[in-house]
Amino acid sequence: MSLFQNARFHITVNHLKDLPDTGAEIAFAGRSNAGKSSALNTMANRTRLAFVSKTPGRTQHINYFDLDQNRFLVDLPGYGYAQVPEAVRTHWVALLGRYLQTRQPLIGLLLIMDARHPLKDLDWAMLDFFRTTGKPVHILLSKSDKLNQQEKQETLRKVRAALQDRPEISVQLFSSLKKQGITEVEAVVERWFAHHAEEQASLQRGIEAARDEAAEGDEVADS
Ligand SMILES: Nc1nc2c(ncn2[C@@H]2O[C@H](COP(=O)(O)OP(=O)(O)O)[C@@H](O)[C@H]2O)c(=O)[nH]1
Ligand SMILES: [Mg+2]
Repeated sequence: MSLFQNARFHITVNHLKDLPDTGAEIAFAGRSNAGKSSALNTMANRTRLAFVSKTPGRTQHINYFDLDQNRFLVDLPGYGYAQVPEAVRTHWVALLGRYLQTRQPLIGLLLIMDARHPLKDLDWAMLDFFRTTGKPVHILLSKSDKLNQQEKQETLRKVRAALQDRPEISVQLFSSLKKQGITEVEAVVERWFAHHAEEQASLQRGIEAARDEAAEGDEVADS
């Protein structure tokens, strides 16, 4: 069974100060209506886990889903929906930007873009926001069922070409409707979590080695 099938709703957050303690988290970002919640549902193999909005722009909070005690998926507010009141928009742009740039447990970003309209201005803004962190981004070109075989390959080629100077960003096609691309994105997410776990373990070994060395130093000084 895949890791994601354990996903359970954890908490909804509307202010950065309320973010929960997590070991590691991976966030889903994208324009509103890009297919973000559907992608989360599809990966978790559950309908309505992340509420699939019929009215875009309504999910303006940060929703946490836990995979186990340490690993979390985060559904971020969608951006780019014009009908949202200015005050609300200002609030979530600030929330989103600060979350992406400062959230320490965040280990990678899944950016969902409608395969028919990839790399819009706000998507570039997201990528630029996140670039300073040095953390990896994986792009899902969603609703790929809307494209024919040739259009799919052409879109993939164009997006990869546009991002060729950004080696931390990878790209794939994805369809929630046809359940295509699931294995590929899960492999990426599992690799990110595994890499993070290794880093933590190596950090822990470093701390223990330093502690042992200090203790030995004390013994020598005592004798
Ligand atoms: N054809 C197709 N439609 C999709 C797919 N994923 C999402 N949608 C539709 O796109 C709309 C927005 O999806 P949603 O997941 O709520 O987008 P979000 O706002 O980014 O969370 C809904 O009407 C979905 O049914 C897909 O893979 N294929
Ligand atoms: Mg949504």
